Amino acid sequence: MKTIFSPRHHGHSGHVELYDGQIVPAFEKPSRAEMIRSAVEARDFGAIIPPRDHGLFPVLRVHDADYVGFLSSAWDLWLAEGRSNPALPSFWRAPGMRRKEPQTIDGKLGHFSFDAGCCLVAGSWDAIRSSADVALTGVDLLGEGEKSAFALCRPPGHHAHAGTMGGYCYINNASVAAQALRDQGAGRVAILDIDYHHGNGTQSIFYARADVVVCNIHSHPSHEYPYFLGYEDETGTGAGEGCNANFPLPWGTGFETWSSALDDACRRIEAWRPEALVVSLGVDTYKGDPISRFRLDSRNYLAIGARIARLALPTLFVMEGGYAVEAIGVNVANTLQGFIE
Ligand code: Q9C
Ligand code: ZN
Repeated sequence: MKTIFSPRHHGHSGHVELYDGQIVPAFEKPSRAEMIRSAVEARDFGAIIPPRDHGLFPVLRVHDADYVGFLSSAWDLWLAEGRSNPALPSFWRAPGMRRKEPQTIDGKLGHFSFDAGCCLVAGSWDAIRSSADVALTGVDLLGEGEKSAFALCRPPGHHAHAGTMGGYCYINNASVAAQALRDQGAGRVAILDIDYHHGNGTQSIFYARADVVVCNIHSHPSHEYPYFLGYEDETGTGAGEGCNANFPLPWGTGFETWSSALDDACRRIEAWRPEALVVSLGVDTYKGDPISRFRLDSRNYLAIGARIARLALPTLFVMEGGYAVEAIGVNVANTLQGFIE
């Protein structure tokens, strides 16, 4: 299995987030990707290659043009206000307020976000674009006949909606990849999101569609971020009715309960008969994760990879969350190894 990795992720660094009421260095930091890259390199799964440039067209198949325009210009607008510190939103609309895009950067930051988890610095946009190219290059590899590929995306993507950033996510890399697979001829694509947090952006992007089916295993939104989406009764709408499946689990969930949800999710995916699979791979389900509350061990990821392999589908793994930096490499590499063996 080849890995796609871009050193341009380093541009997105030195940023902050609002956490427990305080501004702190973001948990989503460059060392995450570097730890994963070295672990994958050490296991010799296959070549580690840079992404190819795909331009913004495949991104605009999923994201709104005004939002992509905002992402590409936000840092310059921030600088033009005479600021050079990291840009963080702090104003949002309440239901009932106007949906017009404000003309100033502070208004735009609120308009295009849903939390203070998405900071922008000088190199963020370059890293964000490159992360989407990593996922799209993974799609290319599947098109060239590879059975699987690992898109080592950073920043992650699954919280980003068509027109909204949040939860460390700007471009929804997994959704962009799923759409690209459709555009390259796959009749139906499944997305399996195993990050600790519900993939609200991915669910929302495909919620009314039957051609991209979405399964999410995550910490229950009644207690956990993103709080406002991810319940079991969210099953899709219109043509997409029955094409979204959520498996919310309580804080403290260990592998026995988690893996039985994975089994249920895999059976749902089999029933949909997709032609390709995108796995939103978060390893923040790990017991040592600093911001999460599941209890998976490092060896459990071997079994997870093996279960996903039994779906016997062309599979693109897309990196999402995981913040226990000292274990993130082992946990990701174990998942891929379990899949390959
Ligand atoms: N106490 C990803 O894993 N902070 N994003 C929640 C709750 C936001 C996680 C804090 C976590 C976002 C891609
Ligand atoms: Zn997560």
